[in-house]
Amino acid sequence: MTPSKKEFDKRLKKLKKEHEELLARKNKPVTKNYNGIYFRYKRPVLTGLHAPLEWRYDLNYETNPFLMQRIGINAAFNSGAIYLDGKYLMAARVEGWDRKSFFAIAESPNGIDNWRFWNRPVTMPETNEPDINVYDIRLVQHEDGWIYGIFCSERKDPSAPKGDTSMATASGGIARTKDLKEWERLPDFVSHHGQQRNLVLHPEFVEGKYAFYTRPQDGFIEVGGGGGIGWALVDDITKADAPHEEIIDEKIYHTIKELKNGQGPAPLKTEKGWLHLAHGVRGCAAGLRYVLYLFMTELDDPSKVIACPGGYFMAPEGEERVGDVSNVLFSNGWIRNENDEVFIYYASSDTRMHVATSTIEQLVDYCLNTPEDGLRSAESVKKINELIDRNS
Ligand code: M1P
Repeated sequence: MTPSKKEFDKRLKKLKKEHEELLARKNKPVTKNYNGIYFRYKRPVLTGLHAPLEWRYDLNYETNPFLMQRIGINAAFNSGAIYLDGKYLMAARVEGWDRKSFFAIAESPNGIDNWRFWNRPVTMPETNEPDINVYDIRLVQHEDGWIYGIFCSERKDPSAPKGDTSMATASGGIARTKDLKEWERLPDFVSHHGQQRNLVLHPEFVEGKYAFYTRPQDGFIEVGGGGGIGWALVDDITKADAPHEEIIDEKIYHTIKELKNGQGPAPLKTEKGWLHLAHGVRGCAAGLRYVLYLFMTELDDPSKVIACPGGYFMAPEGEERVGDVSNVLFSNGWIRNENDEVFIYYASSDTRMHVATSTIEQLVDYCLNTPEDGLRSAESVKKINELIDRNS
């Protein structure tokens, strides 16, 4: 039987109350087993359920007496982040029930909790070749005065044989804005070294040019003979063409980045060098395992690695391990505030967003004093013994 208007109103009131409770819920750092490097937080900070009710429900009794969800949000993950006018902002990868991703800005007063989406998702202009799917945006406040959104634009591979409905291509999409509301789309990044699913803009000019962290890959999923974090200089960002890509952080056998790796958000500038967050991928019987790692590059030459702590910085833990694509941590956004506190926004298993907090001082200390990967078991044991000797 069709619900009465009274029943509809009652349910709507409950829906609004539950939604508000979710949005207003406080989050707390997990202090048990603190590693001295960063705090994880008890709860995810942003999920598909954070999406405003207006995006999902027709709230009119006349047209939706059952108060059915008309549009579904499957997940909110892989978010770019920026600190603007004292506000903590994320540009989330929001994925609908229809599998399409889009970007939506969420705002928090403290970077930890009370994340609320702005009223409408981002309307991202398209190029002459419309994107089929857009995701994993990096927000970069560049010294040229623009805020750039650098993201993956996925399209069906025109060379796919008839009947192949999965072959795709990945290109680096580029857009810019002053306010995260109105966006100007620029032509996609032109790579001469294969597909680009993991493009990131450096925040400063280098040798008077725009500098990009790239990831040349042979196919849509496999990096193949390509891969590693690349470095490319571009004269004009309004027609970004990169004839040269130099690998500055390669994938390495039997490490956390054996299969592939990619720069996370744009690096943070510190007195001791540029601080980088990246993801590394290895294969195992359970499939691919994505973890996060840090490294540093030289201040005057961001393409020169000066510190590479061995192993992972963060790996999936507890409920983070499970989701649409399990065993994945991915980060494309972090914020440093005026107190040099760092808010690391990371997604777990392509499903939800979390935060971890630290400071520039701690992260630089971690990078400069964590032993490098010795690449052999015997070297790992040697390092533990050296530490025991220092502790004796
Ligand atoms: O599913 C895990 C991740 O896979 C891709 O990352 P990469 O190109 O490094 O393999 C992206 O689709 C990313 O969004 C996703 O989180």
